[in-house]
This record gives sequence, C-alpha cells and structure tokens, in this order.
Amino acid sequence: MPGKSPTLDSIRGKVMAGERLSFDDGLFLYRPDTPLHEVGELANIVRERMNGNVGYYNINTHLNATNVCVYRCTFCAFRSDLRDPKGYAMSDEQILARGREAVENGCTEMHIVGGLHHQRKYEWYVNVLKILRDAYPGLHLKAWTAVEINWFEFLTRKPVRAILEDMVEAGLGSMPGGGAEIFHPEVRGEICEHKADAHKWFEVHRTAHEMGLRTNCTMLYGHIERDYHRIDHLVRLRELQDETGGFQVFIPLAFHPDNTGLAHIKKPSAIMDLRTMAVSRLMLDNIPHMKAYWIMLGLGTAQAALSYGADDIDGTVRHELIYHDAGATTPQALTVDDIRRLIVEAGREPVERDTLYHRVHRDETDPLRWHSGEPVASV
Ligand code: V47
Repeated sequence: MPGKSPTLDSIRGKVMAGERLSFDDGLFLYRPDTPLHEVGELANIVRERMNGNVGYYNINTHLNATNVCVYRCTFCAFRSDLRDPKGYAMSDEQILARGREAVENGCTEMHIVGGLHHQRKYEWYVNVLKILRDAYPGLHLKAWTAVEINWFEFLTRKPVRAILEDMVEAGLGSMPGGGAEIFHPEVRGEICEHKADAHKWFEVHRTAHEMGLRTNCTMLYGHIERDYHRIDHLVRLRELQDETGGFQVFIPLAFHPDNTGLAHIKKPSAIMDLRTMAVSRLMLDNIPHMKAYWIMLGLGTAQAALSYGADDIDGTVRHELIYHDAGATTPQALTVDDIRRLIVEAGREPVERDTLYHRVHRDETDPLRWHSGEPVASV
C-alpha cells in the first residue's frame, strides 16, 4: 500500500527526530510551491547540528594538465581536439612551475583533473603526480575523477584497485567528486553517453573507500534533468555512503551553458541553486560536509548557501578553467582575506581546513609555515 503523501509538517517531524527522508520527501522539497525559506530553514538546522556555526575553506589551486579529450560531453566547454589551437598538454616544467607557485602561495591542496588524451600513455598521468609529490611532498594531491580511472583501465587493462595503488604510490592523497553528472541513464545517455556509467563511477569510489582513500562527490544540475533524476542521484550516493562512509563532502555543480553543446539552456537561477543545496543537505544525512563552490555559484549565492545547508565554500582557487571556459564570471582567485570576509559576512566563523578536513594551523609570523591539526568536529 502506498504511504501517506509527504507534507512540510511530516518532513519537519522527521528532520527534528533525525530520521531519514524518503525519495518522495525529496520530490516534495523540490516542488516550486514548497516554500524555499522553509526548506532552507530545515537544511540549516541539519547544517548547524552537523557543523555548528563554522564555514570551512582551504587554500588550493587547480591543475588541468591537458584539455585534449576523447569524449564529447555535451555540457563541457573545456575539452578540446588535439589539432584545435586551444588544445594543450603541459610539460613537466610547466607542471612543476604550478607546484612551486602553489607552495609559494601557501596552498595545502592541488586539485588535478584533465582530459583523456588519446596520445598520452598511462605513465604520463602517473608522472604528473610523481613529479609533484617528489618536489612538493607537503602539497596534498586530490586527483583524477572516476572517469579518468576508467580511462586508465582501458589504457592498461589493469583493474581499478591496481590503478589506484599505482596512483597512491605516485602521490595520490584523495579523489575529487567530478564525473558524476547525473547517474540516471535517461539523462546520462543524453549528455555523456560514452563515458563511465553510474555503475563504474560507484565501483571506482567504492574501491577507493575500501582502500582507505577519502573521496568527494558531485551532481551536475540545471540542464536537461528533472527533479526525480536529482533525487535518484542523491539516494544512490547516500546508499554507497551507508556502505563505506568514504565520502567527505558533496558539491552540487550548477550548469554553465556558454560554449557548450547545451548553450540554448539557461543557467539555473539562485533559487534553484539554494533549493538544490538545501535538498541535498536534507537527503544526504550521512555525508558530513556540503560545499558551496563559489566559482560556479557566484559569491553572493555561495554566501547565502552557507545558511541553506552548506558549511564549506571551497578554496581560494587558482587556474580554474572548467567553469571559466563555460562562462563563469566569478574572479579567477580569491585572497585568504577575501574568502574569510565572505564567510564572516554570512554570519559564520571561518576555519581553514586541509583536504581531509583537519584544521590547518599557520605560524603567525610566517603563514607559509603550516601544519594539519585535529580533525574538524562534525557529526
Ligand atoms: O565532472 C563540466 C562539471 C565537474 C561544466 O571534488 C560543469 O572538491 C557546469 O568535479 N557547467 C568537474 N559544470 C568539477 C568538479 C569539482 C569542482 C570543485 C570541487 C570538487 C571537489 C570537484 O564540473 C565535471 C562536471 O560535472 N562541469 N562542465 C559546465 N559547463
């Protein structure tokens, strides 16, 4: 027999009692006639229960070692063909220069992803990590999405675990959450039909978690997907987290249409951004952190998101290309003072964290000297 239809009161009761929300609850929260401020208030209760009044950030940089990619995902403005003037693959010297710049600017993390270059061997990708780790051992390398790991399977015919072991040996510290897009095949088949499917994405993250690696997870929203595709996506992530506990943060990614195969679609509104953050916080009751990625949300919406479920604003960021190629108008980077001010203005206490969510302690007289301390408190 079908259960009772959800209401705001029934959902509020569950949230206050710490009970899990159902698929139908998630759909109800997405309805335009479910008041956004009420959804946000519930998400904020959970956010404060899990992370208090803190707004986390880190000092980080991005490295996209190549943009040449065999895939043609319709939402991507970053990829290039090899013979296109825009196509590039970085030399070891260029990669090391980025590492030096990162360390000289106090970065604790380098976020490394890129295209699947058909003329670069597996060893080239392993080498990206190895040279950075050897030269800058203090820099945490958060690298390769599940889609790249699947490409390395194709290149090497090795199993996922053996590839991850090679990467850890070369310097991999954790994995970012990209490549998730929308898991549901009705959407995935339309926007990125050739790349790793949901089953593969989960196999890679499950294997990483079993090896003790922490990973992040994402959802690309605001294109052709519908509410039930998003709720299905969140429920699938929640199920793996129940099994492994290996996800540390969820990042909802708002679609940016410029220069993509979906340029006719309008970018999602701030209302949609805030609702998606809040619904994600409420559905993903077992993932400790929610990130409001300021690069794609814009500074104002990212600040507001800190009261709609998010407890993290990502980092200072340098050299971001994926969103800026797709029309993001946010700055290329923020200073530490800027990011702390954004968090304070939003009524939260700024705390610098490292990639694995430990507090970062910096020497007061020389901020480039830092060490990771205790894990941040999170329920
Ligand atoms: O997988 C690509 C998305 C992702 C567009 O783990 C686009 O900490 C919007 O995963 N409009 C890569 N989105 C970025 C990513 C990420 C970002 C920040 C932090 C972390 C983390 C991960 O960006 C891709 C895809 O879902 N994407 N093109 C676009 N036009």
